[in-house]
Amino acid sequence: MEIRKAEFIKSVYDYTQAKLPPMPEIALVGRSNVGKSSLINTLCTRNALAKVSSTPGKTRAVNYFCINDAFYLVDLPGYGFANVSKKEKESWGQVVNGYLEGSEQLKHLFLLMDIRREPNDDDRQMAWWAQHYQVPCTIVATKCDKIAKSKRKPQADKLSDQLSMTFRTRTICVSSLDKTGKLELISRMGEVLRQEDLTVPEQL
Ligand SMILES: Nc1nc2c(ncn2[C@@H]2O[C@H](COP(=O)(O)OP(=O)(O)OP(=O)(O)O)[C@@H](O)[C@H]2O)c(=O)[nH]1
Ligand SMILES: [Mg+2]
Repeated sequence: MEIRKAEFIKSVYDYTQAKLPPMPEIALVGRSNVGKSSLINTLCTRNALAKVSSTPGKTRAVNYFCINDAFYLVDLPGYGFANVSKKEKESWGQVVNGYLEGSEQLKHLFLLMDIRREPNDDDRQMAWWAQHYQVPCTIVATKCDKIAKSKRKPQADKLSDQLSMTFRTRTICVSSLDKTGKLELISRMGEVLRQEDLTVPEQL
């Protein structure tokens, strides 16, 4: 697959209000600052399609990008940023949990993890939700430019183990700085959209 066209469509706080023409959706989720927006720009070869911020937690909405007039990439709000009130945390949970539970077009989840960090409770909660709602998932280890090439694969495999996924997931290492993994991730999108990967999550 190639990404020939990418457009920002809309930003909503409640996905049920998006009211978009139905097309398959691939969602990206991960800790705040993990590099979700940068990755969208890298995949689409655009500098500022998605806003990259130096202040973590800026993207609190659900952002829809339409790719090749054929599917949506959905940038879900990041979790785990500091200085957040309990109320805000709950509202994040409602947005993300609600989307994973209810979106009829969601085909696949890219769960982003910084390759240098251990999964925390929020990451495990995400992995649990993905399994609970039977959303097939790929673990995307971000910012891999930060560690030596030889250490990337073992580190990414470790992340995957630490998330205790009960169904088989692929792990892909990416860097928005040097474009590592860009083609592999785009080809993964093609696969999941063609539904070649018929991984059926096991019931918990
Ligand atoms: N070294 C390195 N830095 C990166 C990479 N991707 C993103 N960053 C940096 O990480 C910071 C956060 O990037 P964003 O893309 O805004 O992260 P996000 O996950 O969208 O963050 P929120 O929307 O706030 O949740 C920025 O300062 C980026 O420049 C990468 O591949 N390598
Ligand atoms: Mg963002």
